[in-house]
Amino acid sequence: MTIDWNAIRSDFPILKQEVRGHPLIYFDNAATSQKPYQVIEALVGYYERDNANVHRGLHELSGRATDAYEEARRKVAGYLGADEGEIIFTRGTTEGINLVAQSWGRANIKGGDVILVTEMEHHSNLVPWQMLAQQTGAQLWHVPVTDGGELDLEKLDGLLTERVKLFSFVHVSNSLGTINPVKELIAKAKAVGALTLVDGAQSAGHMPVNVRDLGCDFYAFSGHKMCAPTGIGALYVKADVLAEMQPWQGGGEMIVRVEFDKSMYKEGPARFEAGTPDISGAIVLGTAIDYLEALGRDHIFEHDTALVRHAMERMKEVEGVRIFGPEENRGSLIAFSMEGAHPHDLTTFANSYGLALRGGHHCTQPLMRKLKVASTSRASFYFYNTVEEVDRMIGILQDARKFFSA
Ligand code: C6P
Repeated sequence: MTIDWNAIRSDFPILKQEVRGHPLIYFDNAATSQKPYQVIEALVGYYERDNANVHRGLHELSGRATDAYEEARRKVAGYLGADEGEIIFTRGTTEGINLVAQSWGRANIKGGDVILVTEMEHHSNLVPWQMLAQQTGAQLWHVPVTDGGELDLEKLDGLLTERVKLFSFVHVSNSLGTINPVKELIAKAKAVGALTLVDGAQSAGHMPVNVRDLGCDFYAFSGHKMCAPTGIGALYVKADVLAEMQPWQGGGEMIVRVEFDKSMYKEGPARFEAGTPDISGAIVLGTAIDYLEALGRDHIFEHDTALVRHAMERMKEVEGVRIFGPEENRGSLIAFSMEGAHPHDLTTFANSYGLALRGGHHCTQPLMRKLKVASTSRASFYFYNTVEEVDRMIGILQDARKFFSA
């Protein structure tokens, strides 16, 4: 199947604008992706026709909303190769990881146990474990990153002992672009009896992911990085692990029976979805999944990889640019710095040409310390970005180089 990626751009109304007198180049997709009109219209259509609360009403609209919400759960399950009973709707990756820490973690981690993470984690996969370690007396260890921006697998074997109860790591680093060897990491964790959590924030929308094939126990992702709105995401929890987990939040909808001094909880995902969920968000996450599946995640991955390779090559032409992370085997983002230009100034300069980059520590402060920088600039791509846009970025970076070295 040949995809006309340029034609796909017309699905994204936001891309048709000019910023500061220049056509917008949106290269901040790792922060959040843009939304195709199919998703926008599905959201409007839901509020125009079907809006009601779910699982509560016996009226027509409530039935429709409930059916669409549960259909969306089936879509997420299909997308990840899981069963619908293994999918909990969350606000996003951050909430998914906090859910695991406070539900599974509080019940299964005790003083002296080890929670293992890596040096390239986003704060979302670090701070919840620090909190859990403080609550339980467990220790938090991390696998170091090599100078080449990959996990130091030689050090991993020494760290992955039977004291480790959970190994939680990022699939694709949002600051280095590194694609971690998740299957190998999961197999090693299993060998010492540890459970595994994969932070899928930067992988779910960019490459085929099958949780059964990976063998992980938890996989968390955010809808907004894969064409859905902000405020919705999902957490996969392997069925036998989920069956043992206790609720982390209490309220409506997660109960079977409530008395003044105790309650009985529902089984399955409902146990973890207290209160009115983001119904419209979940439904149009399903629409975004339909959209991505029609393109094919393998095709998206191929497109993004070609773009990132082209950008890496061309960025080498710009004097004073340092690229962080590995040369090969990367996701669709490039973090970099330019000699003589603070990343925030460079990002502001780019903005004056309509180029949206991100400048900052990207919520990976420990990694920034390892790289010995306070922040970087970052260009992150998605399937609606083009080679022409990358070439225009190179021109802007060349101008920036002249400007900042003058
Ligand atoms: N990274 C970025 O610009 P939430 O905020 O819950 O949707 O996702 C958190 C998160 C977790 N893990 C990784 C690897 C991530 O990249 C992110 C979000 C954005 O890089 C915002 S800091």
